[in-house]
Amino acid sequence: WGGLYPRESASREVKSLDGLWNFRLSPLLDAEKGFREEWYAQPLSKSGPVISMAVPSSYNDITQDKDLRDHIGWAWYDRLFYVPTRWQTDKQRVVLRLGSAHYNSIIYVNGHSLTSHEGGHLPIMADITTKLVYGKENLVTVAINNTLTPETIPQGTIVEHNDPSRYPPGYFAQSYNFDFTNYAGIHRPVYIYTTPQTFIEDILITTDINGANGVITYNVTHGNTMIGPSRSGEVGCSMKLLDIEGDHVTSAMGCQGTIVVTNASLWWPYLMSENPGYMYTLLVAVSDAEGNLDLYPHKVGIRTLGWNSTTLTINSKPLYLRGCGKHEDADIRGKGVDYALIVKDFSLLKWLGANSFRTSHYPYAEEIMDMADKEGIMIIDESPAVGLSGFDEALMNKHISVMQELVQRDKNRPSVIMWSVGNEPKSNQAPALNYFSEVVNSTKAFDPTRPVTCVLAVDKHSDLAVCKFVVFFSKVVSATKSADPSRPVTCVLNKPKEKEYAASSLDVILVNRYYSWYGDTGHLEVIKMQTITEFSEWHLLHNKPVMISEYGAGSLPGYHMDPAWTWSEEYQAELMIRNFEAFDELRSKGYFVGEMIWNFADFSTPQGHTRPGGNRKGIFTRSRQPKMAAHVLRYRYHNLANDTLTN
Ligand code: E9O
Repeated sequence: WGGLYPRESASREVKSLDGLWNFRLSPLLDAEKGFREEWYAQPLSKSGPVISMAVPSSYNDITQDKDLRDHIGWAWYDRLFYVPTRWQTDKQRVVLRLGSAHYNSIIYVNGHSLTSHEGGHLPIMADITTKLVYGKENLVTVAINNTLTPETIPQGTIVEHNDPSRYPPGYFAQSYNFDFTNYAGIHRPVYIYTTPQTFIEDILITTDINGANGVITYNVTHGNTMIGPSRSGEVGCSMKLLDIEGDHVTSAMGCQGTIVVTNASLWWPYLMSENPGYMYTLLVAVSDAEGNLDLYPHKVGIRTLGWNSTTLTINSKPLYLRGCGKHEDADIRGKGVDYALIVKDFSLLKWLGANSFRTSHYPYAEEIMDMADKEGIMIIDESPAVGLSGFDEALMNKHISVMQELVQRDKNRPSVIMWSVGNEPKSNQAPALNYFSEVVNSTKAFDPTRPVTCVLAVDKHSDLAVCKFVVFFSKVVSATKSADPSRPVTCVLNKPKEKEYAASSLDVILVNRYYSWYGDTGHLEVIKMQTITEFSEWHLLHNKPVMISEYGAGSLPGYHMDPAWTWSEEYQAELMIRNFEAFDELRSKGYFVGEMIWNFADFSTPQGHTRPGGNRKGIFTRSRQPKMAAHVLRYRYHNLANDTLTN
């Protein structure tokens, strides 16, 4: 399950397999062809024509081929590589690791099927030590299928069109219940790395603060390839803690323990300290009686989190999140990791004065998470469960194991301040009650140190809304009764009462609301009132901190209209300003813990008549240039950051 990110150390070598791979699609109407013909048994170029494909990248937007852009089904990648013969002489264990591949993948080395993985946003790893050949080329093959079904997370549907008078034979289309493009491919870096035969398997780190001191609690697990399961008696661990300059702070012995850091430098978010994102390095060493020594440098940010019915805290200070929803999205590369884009996006976040973002709607690349740790940008870490419905047990179990994989990957990151189990589930269905309580409680069991949320969009339990009408109806009913006390009085309700079933399981309530965009379109004047009503009711109902996790409007850059008109830059900006008025009032009530605009940048969506060139709710264009909205937000976020009440 992911394991530690491949990092070099005095005992570990890391080799990148990124670059140009060979690539071929399976024919749309013969999905199994590659398996039947064993395309993995030899280089792909021997079983048919190939093109070059960039890794990491989505394959969809990289060529002029529409069939490649719109492909549904299997895609095949391969490349040849050498491994240094000293790895064999030194009896190194060798691991292959893909940061992610979307959605389903099967990995082969030299024709051996090694591992398969379901889910497009979390790492895949396999021990390839015994599959390698030395002194000649090795072959790695990856088969990827992007098909989404009601059983996958996220869900999708394959629509088969069987009318021969309207569609060609076998015609089908993929649909899904979210608006971003289901990009596919090897999206993140591919590495092979070595460890000694006794190796550091995993490290769990939690931190606490005691006066001026930091307390680091660690637990190192280790493995061994040669001798089999348990030799822990002979294996020893030692720790060295280095400061941000790499200077020695303190040391400890033992595979579990605590380290006290006197006068610790804490991990603070951006603009909450002169020195945000401070991280120590814990240099972990594991050695055995045979002289194997494995070293792994792990970053540690010392901070605490707290939450109650009104407040989120970091290092005991109340937090107000000012951020945005994002996507991994850019032209040409789709969802492929791109270091230039990462630097640009964090530069823009800091320019805005933002202190946080949500990894809407799936776990982001570890390279992005590393940057968040380093820059002090707080993360709401979201699972790929977007728009779920049909809450059966099989889906629940899958969802729980995705949460486990996500926690496993990101558990030590100081930037991660909350887990989000999903976005906009159809949680007005009764089975959602048990479903979310199980998923949330399991997540809490995997990690008791962080609050858990789920981003909601359906109407809340509408008792309160009904209440307002109760006054009206009680008057009409009692007037009727007094006019005729001899008969019962009723009123035929045409709608069963809506309920929201997930919120009761959450620590913090996050809600997406689009007043004057999806409802009351064009009526900017209702935003303030509706937003205040909505969010104060959520708090009243559940007695938990609440925040707005999405609000916004689409705008076409360069399209101006005053007075504001939908899709103009003015409309987007004014909609935000009206929201700010509501947020400020809600903040003064003491339970409103944050605001996140939707979206950081315009992003790609499937073609559709409500999406002109994609979702245009970005405050930056897709190429990361500011719209008027970005300047408005920048002004607000810097003011909020300076406002000591919120700091
Ligand atoms: C999820 C996000 O990924 N929330 C959506 C965003 C959007 O721009 C999407 O990009 O559409 C908003 C959901 C709003 C719910 C109200 C829907 C009313 C439909 C008529």
